[in-house]
This record gives sequence, C-alpha cells and structure tokens, in this order.
Amino acid sequence: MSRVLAMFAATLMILLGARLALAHGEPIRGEASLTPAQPRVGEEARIVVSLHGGSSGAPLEGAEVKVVGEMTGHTMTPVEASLVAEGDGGQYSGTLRFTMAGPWNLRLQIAHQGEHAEQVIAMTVLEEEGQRDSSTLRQVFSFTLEGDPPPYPLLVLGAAGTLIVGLVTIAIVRRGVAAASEVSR
Ligand SMILES: [Cu+2]
Repeated sequence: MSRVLAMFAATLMILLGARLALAHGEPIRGEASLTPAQPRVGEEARIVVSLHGGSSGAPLEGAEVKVVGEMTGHTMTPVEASLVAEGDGGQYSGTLRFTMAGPWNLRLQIAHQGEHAEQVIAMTVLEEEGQRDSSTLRQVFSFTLEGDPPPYPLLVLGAAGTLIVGLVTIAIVRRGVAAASEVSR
C-alpha cells in the first residue's frame, strides 16, 4: 500500500514539475512589498519583489531586478538598489534609504534573458523626526517581458535586402518567360 502511495506521490510530483515551467511570453504576475510603507528620511526600507508566471505559477528565476527611487515634481538624485534573489528563485529583495520627505516613485526595472519590463509604485517618505510607520505597502501587478525592437540600421538593411531579392526574382522570372516564348516561336 505504501508503495502505491509513493508511486502516486512521485507521479503527482512529476506532473506538478511539468506544470511549473514558465512559458516564454507568458504574462508575469508580480507582487511587491515595501516595509515600512512610509519610511522616514534615512530609515532603511526593505523591498521584496516576487515574480511568477501568471498561468503556470513558475518562478521567474535569474531575473535582474533593480529599483530606482525618484522624487516626483522636481529633479533630484535618485536612490537605487539592485535586488538579490532569495527563497524559491522568483523572489528578489533589497533595501533603500530615502533622502527627502515627500512623494516618490519607485521604478522597478526587471530584466530577464534580454527582455525587460518596468513597473512604477508610488509611495511617500516621512520627515526624519516623524512617527515610525510599521505597516507594509503591498502592490500586485501583471506584465509581459518584451525584447528590444531591432536597431534602425538593421531595419534598413532588412528592407534593402528584401527589395534586392524581389528585383532579382522578377528579373529571373522575366528572362524565363522571354526564353520560353522564344522557344515556342
Ligand atoms: Cu526631493
């Protein structure tokens, strides 16, 4: 009986394993958390980003996840952090320290195998002497990783190549038609 159970468990694991593959082009479901939700100036804020396939649930492993914090409304030096993979491979975390109180945008830059995506999270930074916030800001989002369009010179070369191939084909066909009509004469 225990042997049957073990075989059943093994089969189930194989099936689950097969299901847990991330399909290329599959929409990614992201979950970001920032603790505290409203950090004070200079206080360490921890950001955790988890990325999984929207339909397969497979973790997006080996991604490069960077967070760039920018104040809204005026130009100021951004704060940045490169997140480090942890947990099941679909989770990335890091810390940020903010330099001024007020409204900020966190730009999550996600790169994976030459494709990328960006998500923006709005948040607020409190005064240095303000009361400590112990809550967590959570945001769920969905995106599809996209590759770069081919560079302009490549597009021009591609168009020129297609045109030349087309012209040569027409010339060959015309010559063939001319030869055939000469033979029939
Ligand atoms: Cu500022």
